[in-house]
Amino acid sequence: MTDPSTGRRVVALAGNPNTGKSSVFNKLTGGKQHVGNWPGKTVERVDGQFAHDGEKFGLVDLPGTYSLNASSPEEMIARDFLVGGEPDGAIVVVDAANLERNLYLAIQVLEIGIPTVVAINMSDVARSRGLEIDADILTEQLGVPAVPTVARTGKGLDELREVIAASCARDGAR
Ligand SMILES: Nc1nc2c(ncn2[C@@H]2O[C@H](COP(=O)(O)OP(=O)(O)O)[C@@H](O)[C@H]2O)c(=O)[nH]1
Ligand SMILES: [Mg+2]
Repeated sequence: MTDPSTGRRVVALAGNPNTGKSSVFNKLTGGKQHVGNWPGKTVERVDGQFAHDGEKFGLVDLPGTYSLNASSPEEMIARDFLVGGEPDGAIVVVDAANLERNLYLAIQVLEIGIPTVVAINMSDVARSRGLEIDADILTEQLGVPAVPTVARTGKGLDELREVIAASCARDGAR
């Protein structure tokens, strides 16, 4: 679906707390954001936009969540938004230094079936601990693109923008 008020494709940004979601959001949107609340909730909703190849996309920074099992208000908001038909695609930000735990959410989001890209963030932290995440192998195993990023410095963010835009662009595969 498309944002009815702007006609733009909408990308949801999901991830566990403290994986660098807001840093990814700020780098992709250039820091321009609209902050409000989710309807009827005290949980903050942050909206922004980014452009690729002349097409503008809406980006929604979802509340940090460990799963879509909906046991907390934050998880319910993330789940309801992701399955509700509004997003045309999703970026799942995972912490490369805690990959296994983070992939739990990533796989739940993949199962929704919307175009998804995994940002392997904190790849600098992982590397400093001697962990080298092979993005090609992860891409192959998950069946969706996985892009290594360091959101704090912006490394990998251009590639992430390209890959998510290609995955859910208006003239894309869908
Ligand atoms: N070293 C490193 N720090 C990061 C990276 N991305 C984000 N951070 C830092 O991690 C902390 C949490 O980031 P934030 O974007 O607020 O995470 P969020 O809770 O998922 O929105 C902040 O101090 C960021 O500056 C990264 O790729 N590498
Ligand atoms: Mg945040």
